[in-house]
Amino acid sequence: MAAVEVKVPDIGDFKDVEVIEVLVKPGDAVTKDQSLITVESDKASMEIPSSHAGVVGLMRVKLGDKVSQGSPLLLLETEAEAAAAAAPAPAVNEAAPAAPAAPPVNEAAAAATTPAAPPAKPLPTAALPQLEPAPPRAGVPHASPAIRKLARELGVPLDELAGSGPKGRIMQDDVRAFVKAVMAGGVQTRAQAARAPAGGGGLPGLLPWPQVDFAKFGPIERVEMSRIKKLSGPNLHRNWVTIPHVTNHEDADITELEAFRVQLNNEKNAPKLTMLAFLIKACVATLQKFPDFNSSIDASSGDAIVRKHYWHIGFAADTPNGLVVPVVRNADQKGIYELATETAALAAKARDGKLAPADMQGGTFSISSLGGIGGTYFTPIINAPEVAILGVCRATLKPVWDGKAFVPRLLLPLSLSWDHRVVDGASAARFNAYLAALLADFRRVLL
Ligand code: CAO
Repeated sequence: MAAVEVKVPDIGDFKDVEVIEVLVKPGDAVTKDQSLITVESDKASMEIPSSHAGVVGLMRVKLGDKVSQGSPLLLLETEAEAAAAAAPAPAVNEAAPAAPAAPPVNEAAAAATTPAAPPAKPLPTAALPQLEPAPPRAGVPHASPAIRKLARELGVPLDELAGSGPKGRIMQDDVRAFVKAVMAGGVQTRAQAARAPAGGGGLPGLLPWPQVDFAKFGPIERVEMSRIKKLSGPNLHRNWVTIPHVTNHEDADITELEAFRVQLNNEKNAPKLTMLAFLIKACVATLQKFPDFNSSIDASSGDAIVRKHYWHIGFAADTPNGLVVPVVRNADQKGIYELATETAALAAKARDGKLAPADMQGGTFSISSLGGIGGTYFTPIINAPEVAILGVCRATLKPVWDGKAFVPRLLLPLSLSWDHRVVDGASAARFNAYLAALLADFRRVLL
């Protein structure tokens, strides 16, 4: 046996490139030309092959290191003869394409083909909280050549996956989980969704999606959907089609609460107290009173609900690239100022496209507030595997009869969408009434 130091071969213009994947570890047997590490430059990523066959000894690189031609990678225990006869390391010229390996996806069709079957298992790209809003390069999935190859072999569209690796990198487990989810029927690729209507598919009994040559009727342009829209679309679609949604509306009298909020904002310089922060606090208190709304269907059996004894509240944030749902963790343990500061920081991060996948995971209930924009009521789509979501619109002054006269009161329109498999209309009405009572007299939150 002899020890050979394997170095980075001639990699063309790549200099000081980051090691983004280490594919072997000490003790691994490798063959000649087997990939050892993956490096990535601004433009492309590439795998560095082994110059010899042997067993990996000491590693000389780790994730995040910068390497150039000649940088030592690792020590390899090789057969002495083989080492003696070793040829110089081959040059690498096969840079992985920066473009997605998956075939281009047709226009994301909205046709429904998801069977309204038993509750789907949590999916890899599943609910909105798992979205990855900041791809490193616009439109290009962040994955190593090895992962791209695997995805190509399995027919997995990488641009439909949210990576669980560092910086949202798509890992082997993400690809595997996606395949499992497709096999289980819990998720469709966009290509499948687009094909289904053309083939007459879709939900049983439904007509195929209209295939129209719009250009026949006037000028058109085709605008690629943002990555967030591409990821969230199939999730929203699944949630809308598979969850029996009902939405209950309610008006909360927030006259006193708004006066209190304005008064506090006038007293203190910072941070600004937002209605969203008060809503989160009131929702947590309501969820504690009605624990079924803070639950999920047990996806493994479908015949039980999992009540969560933590209160992580997601809130919809509108960003230039689309909708994301950052999650405030342990909202029950936070005060109004802390909630206001945290939601403002998360919303800013969302707008800058800097939310990490972890910022959007683990939610137990969501709030979608359009209050700053307008509207009266709407029907928010439940963010699976959660079972309810509160939509909030713009508060307006309205005349309310107090028994003697009409008096001006500030009414906040609330719209609670809930999963009829888990809760029923009476509980939803009670939930809303309780929430409205808390907002009408916020001291009740303390009770
Ligand atoms: N009624 C009346 N006014 C309201 C209000 C309400 N319910 N909620 C907020 N406002 C007012 C605030 O008083 C504030 O006014 P000033 O600037 O004069 O103080 C303004 O609207 C902005 O409010 P804010 O700073 O508290 O922010 P916000 O809570 O309204 O918004 C966020 C934060 C992240 C929820 C928002 O930026 C956002 O992204 N909303 C969109 C969510 C969405 O897209 N939902 C749809 C999902 S389904 O597709």
